[in-house]
Amino acid sequence: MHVLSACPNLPEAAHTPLGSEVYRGLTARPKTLSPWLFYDARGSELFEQITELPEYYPTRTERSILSAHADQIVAAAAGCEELTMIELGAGTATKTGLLLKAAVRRQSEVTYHAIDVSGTALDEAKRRIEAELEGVAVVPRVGDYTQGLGQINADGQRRMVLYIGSSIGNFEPEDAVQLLRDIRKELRAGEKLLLGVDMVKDREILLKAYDDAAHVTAAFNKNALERINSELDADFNLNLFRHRARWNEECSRIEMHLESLIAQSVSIPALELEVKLQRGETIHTENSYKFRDEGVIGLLERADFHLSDHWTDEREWFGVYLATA
Ligand code: AVI
Repeated sequence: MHVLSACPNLPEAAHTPLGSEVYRGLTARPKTLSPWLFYDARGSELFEQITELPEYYPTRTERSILSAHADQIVAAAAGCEELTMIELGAGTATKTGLLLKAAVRRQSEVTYHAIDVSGTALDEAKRRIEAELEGVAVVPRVGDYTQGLGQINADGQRRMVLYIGSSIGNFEPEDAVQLLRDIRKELRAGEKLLLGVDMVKDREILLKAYDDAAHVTAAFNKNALERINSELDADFNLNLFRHRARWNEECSRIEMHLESLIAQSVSIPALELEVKLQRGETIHTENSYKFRDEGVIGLLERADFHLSDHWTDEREWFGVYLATA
């Protein structure tokens, strides 16, 4: 998150993380907004709905891989040691139970450190997992991804960091490598990373997953504008924007945009900013990179991990990669 600090004349709101990002993105050419803006309470709820849409295959495909191979994954990660699991961006941890169940079959007691920015999501995860899985202790940790990973004491056990859900695809390639390097730095040699990644596939399937018939993804995309309206007093008229999903073949990514249906001017009083949009101009709100095997291996190697094993589904739509530090 980049906060504008070198512009003392900007209003106070431009120095907050949200204001700074909106100011930067909407004065840039082309206009952009960072995908973290989606995730206020409403956006997180919409994302949960997306994961259950018929067109949005990633969540259920990853779940099917974890369900089919949980014992193998845990055995490969543990070797002859016992595991402590740490999940980055755990949310309500709906898929993680599959791995935890496999872990308690091996070692009877497992500690699971769940890291997320949402304390309520973590409370729900703790309540549900501890009620369903005897032998699992959930330690909720509210905060940003990698910070403090190294301080998580595993009592001599081997730590396995879970970064599932294909969130790595929402980072630009260089930022993805940096994130993996940050994780790697916190691990001792031999410790593990489990990475969930969405694979390149037929363009039509990808486009439908990001432009569903029920328009939930459209509402999720427009929620970024709704958030700017409510938190920065802006006057975006959501009906004057259209959700667009595009496949960018060259960069191997789905792009989400908000397209202005008319020439218009939007005012953001808290930032003392008037934003002019041409008819057809877009605000680029998200990239979701799709990978091939060699791309994932390249990312891992650049971050000083090596690939230990990998699992996929019948159609090879999603990949779960086990890497060793
Ligand atoms: C969170 N992330 C992995 C989702 C994705 O598929 O890139 C976010 C999302 N955007 C639109 N639909 C889902």
